[in-house]
Amino acid sequence: MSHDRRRFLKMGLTGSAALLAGCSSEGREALEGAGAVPQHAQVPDGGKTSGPVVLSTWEHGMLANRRAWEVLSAGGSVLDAVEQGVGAIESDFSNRSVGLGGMPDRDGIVTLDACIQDHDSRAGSVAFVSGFEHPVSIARAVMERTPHVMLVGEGAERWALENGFSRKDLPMPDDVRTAWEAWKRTAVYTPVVNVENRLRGDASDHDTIGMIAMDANGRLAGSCTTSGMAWKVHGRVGDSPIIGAGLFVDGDVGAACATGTGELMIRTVGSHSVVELMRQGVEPTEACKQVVLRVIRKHPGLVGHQIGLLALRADGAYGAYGIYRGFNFAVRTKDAERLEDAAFERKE
Ligand code: SD4
Repeated sequence: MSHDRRRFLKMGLTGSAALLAGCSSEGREALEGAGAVPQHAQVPDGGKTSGPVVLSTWEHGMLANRRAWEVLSAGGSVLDAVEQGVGAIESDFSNRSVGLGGMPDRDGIVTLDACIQDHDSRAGSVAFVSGFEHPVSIARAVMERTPHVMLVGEGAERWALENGFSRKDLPMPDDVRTAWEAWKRTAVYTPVVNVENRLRGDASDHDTIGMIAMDANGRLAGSCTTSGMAWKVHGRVGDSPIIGAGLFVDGDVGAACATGTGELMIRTVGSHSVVELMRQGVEPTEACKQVVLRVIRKHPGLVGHQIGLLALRADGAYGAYGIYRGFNFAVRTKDAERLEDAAFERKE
């Protein structure tokens, strides 16, 4: 499928966001076909909007946002919305970076990380789990049915089975097997900016999905789910299930989520840092930028590792920032449904 970027409209306000009306994923085509994506979207007030607002990382966020919006429109809670929104992407087994269709670790095993957090900072998380379609739903169940925040590995899987989740095992898809066999010949880990888990060389595969949302009453929630970095060491856990790193929600202040090289986010507790900066009065995009600059400063010589941060303040203002150009995110409000390009530090 050809890459069909249309045009960018530079925004001069919060975060100097550029609007992207057009991309090449199948989901995006479906949305365009349904008339959901305006050809030349406008942000009337520079990324500030009253609720509801739903934000998700990458182009697959368009479909996730649509599902979340349906939940909110039907009277569901914002927690339901962020669970089911990213759950729609977990169920897409052609996605190579989220859910059971994701890229495996170096041993050929797909292991999943996910978390969820609500307005009141309650949180649930699972990491290093295999064979379940909806790790984000297990994370929510951990939050709601245990006194704990995080379960990992075999214990998390056993708990999920005991609590009504059933196993789903998928055979390794041919394209993934081919890529894995090829990688094993050299076994060199070289993440490619923005597209670590891409196989096909087009824009149809992206990375972790993080979603942060606010309902019409101003209640916030967030979720994050991923198969993590392709070819990771068996047992590796990234930032996505780590509350504060891949996701942080504080109903008094706002929410943030992250995508990209998880180790960089864990070291800087990136999402929490963004929320704390907003607490001190820093604008959402500037808060994301300051964390990106901190990551760069702490890692001299950092090349080729992308991180993208997405922030939503409790008044509906939002922003995003990446190390490199190319991090985009999906926005859904009552007036708009679109992709925006995040501001960035480095062109390449
Ligand atoms: C991880 N943050 O496991 C995830 C991967 C990702 O873009 O987001 N890639 O480190």
